[in-house]
Amino acid sequence: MAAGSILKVVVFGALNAGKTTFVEKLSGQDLLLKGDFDSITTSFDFVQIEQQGFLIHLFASPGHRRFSFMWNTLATGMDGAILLIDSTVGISPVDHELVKFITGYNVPYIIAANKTDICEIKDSQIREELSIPEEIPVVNTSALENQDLGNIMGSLIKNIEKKLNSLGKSNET
Ligand SMILES: Nc1nc2c(ncn2[C@@H]2O[C@H](COP(=O)(O)OP(=O)(O)OP(=O)(O)O)[C@@H](O)[C@H]2O)c(=O)[nH]1
Ligand SMILES: [Mg+2]
Repeated sequence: MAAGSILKVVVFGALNAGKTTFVEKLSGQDLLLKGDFDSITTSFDFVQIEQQGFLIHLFASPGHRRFSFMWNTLATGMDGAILLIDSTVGISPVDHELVKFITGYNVPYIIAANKTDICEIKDSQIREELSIPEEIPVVNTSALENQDLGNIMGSLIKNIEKKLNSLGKSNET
């Protein structure tokens, strides 16, 4: 894998699951275009981070239904995805929809049940309810407390790298 290869990673999840918080805490950067209406994400914006020899373009998607038309655009060309579940709400219909949506893009993804500082959903329950195969990691996190965010990104990158290597791709562009 060439140093400096760019990966596009998108964080998906229901309204208020903590996608913007995840991206900001992980990167230590502020998303510029957030907060138009009660802090819900309504626009395209991303941060750049460097990890494991990659330059990662990390996007937070909007969770509000009214802005879900942006999901396809965000997903176009993505190398991997993170699905955040709001543990305070539980596994929602949007999570079911997003698993199907992400799976349709045939990229590595990871599921993180967020807000573990308030409550937790068992990994086994998530796997069972959403029919998640063994090779997809399911973890708990608190984006607010920056709990394991680097590790979550790290294991996603590893799986992306594995896939690119198996395809003989270097992902230069
Ligand atoms: N307790 C707790 N609160 C969190 C955590 N992550 C995010 N929040 C809070 O949840 C609320 C929504 O967070 P956002 O990061 O804006 O959620 P989002 O998924 O980007 O929301 P949309 O863009 O509107 O879909 C904010 O009040 C955050 O502070 C967490 O790990 N723990
Ligand atoms: Mg947001």
